[in-house]
Amino acid sequence: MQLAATLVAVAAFFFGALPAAALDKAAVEQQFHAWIERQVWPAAKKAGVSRATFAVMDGTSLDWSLPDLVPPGSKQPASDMRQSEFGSPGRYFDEKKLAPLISLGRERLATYKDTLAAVEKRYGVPGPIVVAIWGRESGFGRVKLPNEAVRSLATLAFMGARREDFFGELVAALQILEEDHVTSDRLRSSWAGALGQPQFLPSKFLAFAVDFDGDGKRDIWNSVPDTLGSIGNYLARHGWRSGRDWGFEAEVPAGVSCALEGPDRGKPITAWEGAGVARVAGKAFPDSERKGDGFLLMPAGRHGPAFIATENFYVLKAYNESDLYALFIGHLADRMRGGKPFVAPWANVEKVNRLAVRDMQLRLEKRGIDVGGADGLVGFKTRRAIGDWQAATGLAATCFPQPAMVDKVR
Ligand SMILES: [Ca+2]
Repeated sequence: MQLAATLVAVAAFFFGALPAAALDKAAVEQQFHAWIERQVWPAAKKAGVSRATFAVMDGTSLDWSLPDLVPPGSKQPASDMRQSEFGSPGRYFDEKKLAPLISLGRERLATYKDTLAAVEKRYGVPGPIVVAIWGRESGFGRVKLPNEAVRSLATLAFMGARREDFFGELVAALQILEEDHVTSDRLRSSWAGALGQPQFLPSKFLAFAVDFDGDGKRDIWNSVPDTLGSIGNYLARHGWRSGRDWGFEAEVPAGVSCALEGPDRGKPITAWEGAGVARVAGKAFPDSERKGDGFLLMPAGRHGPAFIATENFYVLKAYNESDLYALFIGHLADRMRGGKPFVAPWANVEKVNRLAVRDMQLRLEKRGIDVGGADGLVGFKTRRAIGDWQAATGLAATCFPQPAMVDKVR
C-alpha cells in the first residue's frame, strides 16, 4: 500500500491532480456527509435498512489512508500501468511461502475434520479445497482485518477510483448490519471491503454466506463453521462438481499446441491422452476422471508446468478471476493431501511491461482477436493469441509474452 500511495503521489505530480495536502479535507468531509444523506440513505432505505441501523453512518469519517483516492475536484490519476511489470508466474509457488500454509492447513484439516466432513456432505466440496481458500484468504482467520468495513466502503464509494463498484457494496454492508449478523464495530474488512475470514465482499456475503453452526447468525468473522460452510456454499453455488478433482499436472508434447488452452476448448481427458498428453511422473489420470472433460492450462505457456484442468478449476476462478489464484488453491489442497511440488520448473522469464502488453492486446483486438480485454494482464486468451501469432510467423509457439517479442505481435 505504501508503494501504491507513492505511485499515486507521483501520478498526481505529473498529471496535475491536486496533491492531497492542498485539499480542504474539512470541506470534502462536509460534502461526504451531504452525500451520505442525499445518495446513500435513499438507497439504503429502499434496501430495507432502518434509520436506527443507518445511524452508523453519522459517526463515519473518510479514511484518507486508502490508496487511489480521487477526492472531488481532483483529476482521476493516470493509470500507473507504464511503471508496472510482471515476471514468471512461478513466484506465486515459492516453496518457502507454501510450506507454512501446507503445515498449518494439515493441522486445520485434523482439527475441523467433522465440520469439514459435514461441509463436504452438504456442498460436495472436499475439505482441503475449502481449507486452502481459508488459508489463502485470511491465514485461516489469523490475519487481523485492519479496517472497519463501513468506513472503507463509504470512502471508496464516495471518492475511490472505482466509485460505482462500491456504492452497492456499501448498501449491502448496511443490510448486513440490519440483519444483525455482527455489530458494526466487528464488521471488519480488508482496505477494499472484503469481509471476514473468507474475504467476501458484502454483496457476496448476502448471497452466499451461511449459518453453518446454527446460532442464527452468519458470522464469518468469528465462527469457523460459518466460515467453512460459506466457502463450501460459494463454490457449490458456482457449479462445483462433487467427485471431480480440480486438475492434474501434465506433460504436453511439442505436437500439441499451447494455443489449445482454455475453458472453451475442452475435450474428454481420453482425447488429450490420444494426442499424447500424459500425467507427470508416470501416473495415470484417475479412471473416474478420464471420460470427463479436461482443459489445457499453461499459465506460463511453454515456460512452466502444464495442466489438464477440470470444470472445477473454473469454479475456483469464480472466487478470484486469476488463473494463478485458482492454481494456487488447487495445488495447496493437493499438498495438504500429501501431493508433491510441480515436476516441471518455472523458467526464469524476463519481466514484461504491462503497457507494452496492453498495446499488443489493442493491436490484436483491431484484427478482431479476443484477448479477454486489453488490460495489460495475460490470461489464456492473450496467451493463445501469442501462440497463434508465433505459429503463423513460423516460430515455435510459447504462448507467453517476452519483451523482445511483444512489440512485434500484431
Ligand atoms: Ca452462525
